[in-house]
Amino acid sequence: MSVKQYILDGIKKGTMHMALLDPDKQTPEEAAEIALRCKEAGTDAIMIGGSTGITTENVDATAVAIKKATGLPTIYFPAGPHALSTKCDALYFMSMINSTELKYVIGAQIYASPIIKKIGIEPISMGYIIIEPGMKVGEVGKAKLIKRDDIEGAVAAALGTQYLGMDIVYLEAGSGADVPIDPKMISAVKSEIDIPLIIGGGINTPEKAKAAREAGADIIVTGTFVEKCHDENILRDVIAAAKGN
Ligand code: 1GP
Repeated sequence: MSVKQYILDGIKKGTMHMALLDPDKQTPEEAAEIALRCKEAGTDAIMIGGSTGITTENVDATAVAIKKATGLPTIYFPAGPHALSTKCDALYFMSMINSTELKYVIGAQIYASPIIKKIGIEPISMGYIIIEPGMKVGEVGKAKLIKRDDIEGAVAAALGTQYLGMDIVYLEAGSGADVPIDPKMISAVKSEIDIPLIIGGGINTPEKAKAAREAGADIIVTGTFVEKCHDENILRDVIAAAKGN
C-alpha cells in the first residue's frame, strides 16, 4: 500500500499522530529509540527532517534504523532538493505556498523531480503554509507569514492548495512555536477544504493536542516534544490526546 493510501485510510478512522525526528539532533540509534517509544504510545508514522545539517547519509541512516525498530511508515520532510533520501518510504513533495521566493514555491520541486523519479520514492504533494510565529522555517523559507488571527488568509491559502491539485494541506506555526495554530483557524480551514489537513508547530501538551484534534486536524505533528520527552506517561498522554484515544 502507498503511504498516501495509508494516510487516507488512517484519517477515516480518526486523527493520526506523526512524530517528527531531526537526523541532525540525534544519532540514528537514538532516533530509533524515540520512534519506538512513540510507536508504543500510538504514533502512526515517523517524519524525518530538519532545517540544517541534513545529508542523504544522516537521513538514510535514521530512516533505516527507525524502520528496523518500528516498521512504521517513514516520510521524508525535506528542507530543500538536496539530500534526497532513498530509504524513506515516501517524501512530502512540498511547496511553501506563502514563500516570497520562487525556488521554495516551485523551483526546488522542478529540480528534484527527475531525481525523485529515478530513485523511485513515493512523492506526496503538499501545500505548506506558514502561520505566525513561523520560527526558523518561516525565516529560511522567506515566508510572508499569515497572521495568527488571519483566518481568511489561511483559508484562501489552503483552498488554493487544494485547487492546485495537491494532496494535503499543512498549517505550520514553526518548530518550537510558543503558541500552536489557533483552533479557530484550524476549524475554519477544515470546514472549507476536502483534502487532509496537517497541523504542526508548538504542540507539546495533551491540551494543545486535544484542541487541534477537536478543531478538525486530520494529522497532528509533534517534533520538539517527542525529541525532548523522557516520560513515557506524558508521551502517551499527548499522543492519545492527538488521536482522541
Ligand atoms: C515542525 O510542525 C513541526 O515542522 C513540529 O513542530 O517541533 O514545535 O513540534 P514542533
